Amino acid sequence: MKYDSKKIEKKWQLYWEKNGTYRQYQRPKKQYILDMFPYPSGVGLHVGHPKGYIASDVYARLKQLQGYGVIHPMGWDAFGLPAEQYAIKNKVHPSVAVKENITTFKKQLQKIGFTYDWEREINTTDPEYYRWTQWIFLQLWKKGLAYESYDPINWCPSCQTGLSNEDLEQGRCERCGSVVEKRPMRQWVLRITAYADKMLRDLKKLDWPEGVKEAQRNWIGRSEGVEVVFYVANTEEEIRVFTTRLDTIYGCTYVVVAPEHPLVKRLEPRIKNGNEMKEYLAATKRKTDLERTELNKDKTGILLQGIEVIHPFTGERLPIYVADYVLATYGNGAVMGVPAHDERDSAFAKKYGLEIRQSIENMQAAEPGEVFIEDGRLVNSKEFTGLTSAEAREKMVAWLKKEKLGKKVVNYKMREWVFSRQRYWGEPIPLIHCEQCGVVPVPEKDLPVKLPNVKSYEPTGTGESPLAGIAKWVNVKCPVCHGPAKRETNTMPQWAGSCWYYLRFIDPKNTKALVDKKKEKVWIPVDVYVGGDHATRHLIYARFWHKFLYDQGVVSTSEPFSRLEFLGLILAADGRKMSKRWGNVINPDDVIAEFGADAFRIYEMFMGPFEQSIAWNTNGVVGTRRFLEKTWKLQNRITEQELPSKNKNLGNLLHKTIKKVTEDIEAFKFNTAVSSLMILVNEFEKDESVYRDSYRTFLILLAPFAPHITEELWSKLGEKQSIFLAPWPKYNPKLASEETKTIGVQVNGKVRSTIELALDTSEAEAKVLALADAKIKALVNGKKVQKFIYVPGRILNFVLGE
Ligand code: ANZ
Ligand code: ZN
Repeated sequence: MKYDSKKIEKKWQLYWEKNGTYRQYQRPKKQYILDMFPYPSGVGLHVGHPKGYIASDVYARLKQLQGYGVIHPMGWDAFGLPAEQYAIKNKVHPSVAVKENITTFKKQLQKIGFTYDWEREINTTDPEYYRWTQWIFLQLWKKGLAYESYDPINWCPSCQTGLSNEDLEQGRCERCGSVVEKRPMRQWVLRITAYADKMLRDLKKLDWPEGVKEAQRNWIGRSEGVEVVFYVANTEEEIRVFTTRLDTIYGCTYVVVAPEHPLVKRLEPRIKNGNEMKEYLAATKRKTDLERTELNKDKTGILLQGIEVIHPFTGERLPIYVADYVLATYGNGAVMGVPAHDERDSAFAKKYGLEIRQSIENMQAAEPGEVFIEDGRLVNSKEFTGLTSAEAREKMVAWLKKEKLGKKVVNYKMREWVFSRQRYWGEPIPLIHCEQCGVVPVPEKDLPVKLPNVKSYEPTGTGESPLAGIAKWVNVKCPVCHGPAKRETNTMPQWAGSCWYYLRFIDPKNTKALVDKKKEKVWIPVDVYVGGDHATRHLIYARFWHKFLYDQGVVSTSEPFSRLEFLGLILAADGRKMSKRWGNVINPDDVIAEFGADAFRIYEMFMGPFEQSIAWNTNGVVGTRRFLEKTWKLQNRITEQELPSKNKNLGNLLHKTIKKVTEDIEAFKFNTAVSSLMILVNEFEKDESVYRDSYRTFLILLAPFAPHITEELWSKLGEKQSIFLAPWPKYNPKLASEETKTIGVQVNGKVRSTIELALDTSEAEAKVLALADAKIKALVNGKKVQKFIYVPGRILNFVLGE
C-alpha cells in the first residue's frame, strides 16, 4: 500500500464538503478564527500567501477537536487600484478580471485542504455586500463623521487619485513609489480622530503583538499641550501656537508660522518684504512634509518685516518668521521659538542670528554647549523662577486661562481619513448633490448605489472621477425635492470593504441588516485574527468603524479582534521577496502536485517560528513528505495489545507530546509542535509494534497539520466518523511532566547529599531546593556562598568562602 497523497487528498476534500464536517456551529462553545482576506491578484497565489491561512487552519482544527463550534471563513477584498490597474493593462473589465482571479485563487486554496465554509464566502465588490458598506458610510455621514472638505490633500500624479496619510510611505505613494503632491480639491473625509482617544485607550485590552500596538500608538500620536495666544502688535489678529513645553516660554524669542498659515495672507498688506515671502511660499510647495521636517535638513525661513507679536507673559515684542519646518497640518500651524531648549529652534536661531535665552536649568550637572531639551528648573522666568518644569506648566496654564490667553489642548499626529478616490473601481459614495437641498443621502431603500458597468473607466487626471462623465448615471432626481440633482462621483478607497467584512461572514446572506444582532452577540469579537502588514491601516480603520458601529448599537463589543497573530513572510530561496519581477515565485500547486498538500502544510508550519521571515527551501518539503511516509508505514505494525516496549524513551513520551502539541498550537508555536510529533514517530519506529491506542492518539495530534493523511489512516483503523469529530486527547499531567533526575549536591566539591530535580529547573529554584535539604542546610548555613555552580541534570555545587 503506497501513500498516494493525490488520491487521498481529493477524496477527503470532497467528503468534508459533502458532509459539512466543519459546520458544527450549534456547539455551545464557539471560536471565530479569521484570516486577513486576500485581494485576488491576477497572478494567483504563491507559496507565501497560504502561510497564515495554514496556521489559522491548524488552530481552527484544534479548536474543533477540542469541542468548539468554529467559524473559519474566506472571502475576497477586490475593490481598489490594483484590480483596476490590472484590468486596464490587460484590457478586461475589472469586474471580469476579479471574477477570473477569484476562480484561480479559490481553486488554489481548495487544494490545500482548509476548513473554510464556502457557503460564507463574501466578495466586497458584490453589490449585495457593498450595499452595507454604503449603509455604514451613510450612518457616519448622519452623525457628522463624514464631511466634505476642500483642504489640500496628497495626490499621486501617477495613480491619479487623492490619497490618505496612511497611503503614504515616507512621503511617497505606497502603491507606486511616486512623490506625492499637495493638491487642493473637493473630497470626502472621515473624522477618524473622533475615536483617537478610545482607540488608544482600548489597546490595553487587546492580546496583540506589542510591536503592532506600539505602531498604532505612534500613528495616533497623542500629544498633550497648551495652545498659547500671541497677539500681533497693532492689529486685531492673533497667532495661536501649540506647545508641549509651556515652561520654556520665557525663553521664547520669536514665533514661526507655517507658510500655509492663513494669517500670512491676511497680513500681506502690512508685510514689507511681500515678494520675498511669495517666492518662499512657492519654494515650499515643491517640498514634501518629510523634507520639511527632517531634523538634519538645513532650516530655511524668512522674517516677516513690518509685523511683530507680543509675548503673553512679558509683553515684549518678538519677530515673526515663516519657516517650512513648521507644518500647517499639525497643531495650529505655528510654534513659539525656544532656541535654548529645542533642537530645531536652536538650528534655526543660529542660522538667522536670533537671540538664545536660557529659561530652564538642568537640575543635575549641565553639559555645556548642548541644547538642554529636558525638564529642569526654571531660570530667568520672573515669578516662575525656581519652579520645576512640571510645576511651572500647571501654574502658567492657569494664568493663561485666567487671562484668556491660552488653554490645555490635545493634538494627534493622526490626520482625518481622506475617504474619496477619483477612480472607477470602488464603492460609489451614496450621496446626491441637489441644487436646492445641498448634499442629500441616498434613501436606504435605494441602496446599493451600483457602480455603472461602463467600457471606459480610465482615470481622468483632472481630479474628477471617471464616473463624472457618465451622464446617465450622474443625473438623478433629488430624493427630497425631486428637482434636478447629481450623484457624488468619487468612490471609496480600497480599505472601505475590509473595515467590516468580519461581521458579514457571520451572516453573509442577511438582506435586512448587515448582521443579525443575535448572531453578532454569539460570534463577535473575532477570537484570533491572523495576518501580516497593515498595522496602521486596515487595523486602525477597522477598529474605528467597529467602535462607531458599537456606538450605534450595531455591534455589542468595543473591539473587533481580541487576539492578533502577526506572521513573518516566506521569502524566495534566494532570500528576496517572492515576485514575478525576480522570477523566483513558487506556486503551491506545483509543490502540492509533487509532495501533497499535507507535506506542504507541515513544511510551512515547520520552517521556523511563525512570526519570522524565512526563505523557502524545497528540500524541507522533501523532509516533511518523508515524515508522512513514516507515519503511513506505521499502520503495518499496529497491535491490539500494548506489548512491553524495549524502547525506554517511549515511556511517557505520548503524554508529553499531547501536552506539547496542545500548548504549542495554542501559542502559535507550530514549528516546535511539529518537531515533537516527529520525535514521537521516530520513537514509535524503534519498536517492532505500535499499540493501536497510541497510534490513534498520535493521528489526532497530527490531524490539524495533516488533515488528509490522518483522516485516511483513521478510517483504516475502522473508525466510522471523521477524525475531526473525535475528542482531542487528554494527557496525564504526572506522566507529561518533565523528566526528573537525581543529582548529587556538593559542598566545596564533595558530594554531601542527593536531590531529585526536573531537568528544566532554573538555577534559582535549584539553589532553594538544595538548601531545603537538611544536611546541606547545616553545612552551608552561616557561611558565605562564594560561588554556586549549577549544570542542569549534572552538577550542583556550593563553593563556600572563609
Ligand atoms: C515650544 C517648545 C519648546 C517646544 C521646547 C518643544 C520644546 P509633539 O510632542 O510632537 O506634539 N510644534 C507644534 N506645532 C508644530 C507644527 N505645526 N510643526 C512643527 N512643530 C510644531 O511636539 C510638540 C512640539 O512641536 C511643540 O512644543 C512645538 O514646539 C512643536 F523646548 O513649543 B514646542
Ligand atoms: Zn501612486
